[in-house]
Amino acid sequence: MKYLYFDEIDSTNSYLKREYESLEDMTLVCAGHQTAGKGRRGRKWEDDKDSLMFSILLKKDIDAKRSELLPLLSGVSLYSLLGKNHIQASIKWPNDVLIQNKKCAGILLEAVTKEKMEAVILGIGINVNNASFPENIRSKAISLYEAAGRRFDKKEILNQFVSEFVKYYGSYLKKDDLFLDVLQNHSYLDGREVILNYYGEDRHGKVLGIAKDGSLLLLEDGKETKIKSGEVTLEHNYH
Ligand code: BT5
Repeated sequence: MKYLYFDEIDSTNSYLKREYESLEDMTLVCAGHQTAGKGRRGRKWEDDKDSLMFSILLKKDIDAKRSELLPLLSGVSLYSLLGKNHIQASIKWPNDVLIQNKKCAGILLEAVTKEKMEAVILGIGINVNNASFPENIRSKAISLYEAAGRRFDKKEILNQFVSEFVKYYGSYLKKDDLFLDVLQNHSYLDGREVILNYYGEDRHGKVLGIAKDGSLLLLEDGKETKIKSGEVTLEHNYH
């Protein structure tokens, strides 16, 4: 892994999207603050000085279909590192890591595509030592500090993430998806009644699990369906 650091940048994902051609595979760019931190679908990622934000550029053996597994693989890497720090987390398909039902980390996968997919950028935001959050996310965000009652060394968290990620990504490149076992045992949505917003349409069902290709398996009107992407809300939290 090659490391770059900026005290402040618009977004580590946007930086790698701009510079991917001249940078090596497995370049990691980390920032102290993002002025335009991105979530999915135009949403914002909030940070303060206690947050950890970074993106990893992947250029080797890019397989568009399999790259959809990478946010889940990153979620499992986060889950494992948190476990090593005695924090029990769970992975919420497709791209969140939760502690006590609140989001402590978000993952944003972006692809650079010309004639074919040239690169994949995996952006990760972790609430590490944050003691408070902006009003709009206060009820749904949590930091590792809040969960564990102690502060963490952000650099150490980053190193621990990288060592988990490298392990799972190495097996992913060999098409041996080690991380899927962990995911299937620690998936937050398993067995829950959910509402899945799929391109503007609400679908209701019970989550059966996660398939080997990373899709969510949903029981809808007695029928099993495979969902590739979408936003999931728990049925009882909806109103
Ligand atoms: C995500 O999007 O969760 C992906 C977040 C990825 C952030 C990283 S930071 C490094 C890299 N560079 C970037 O510019 N981005 C990546 P999504 O599932 O769309 O969730 C966004 C929603 O989560 C927001 O609309 C808020 O409701 C909530 N949110 C925003 N900031 C949060 C935070 N710090 N903690 C918890 N929830 C937050």
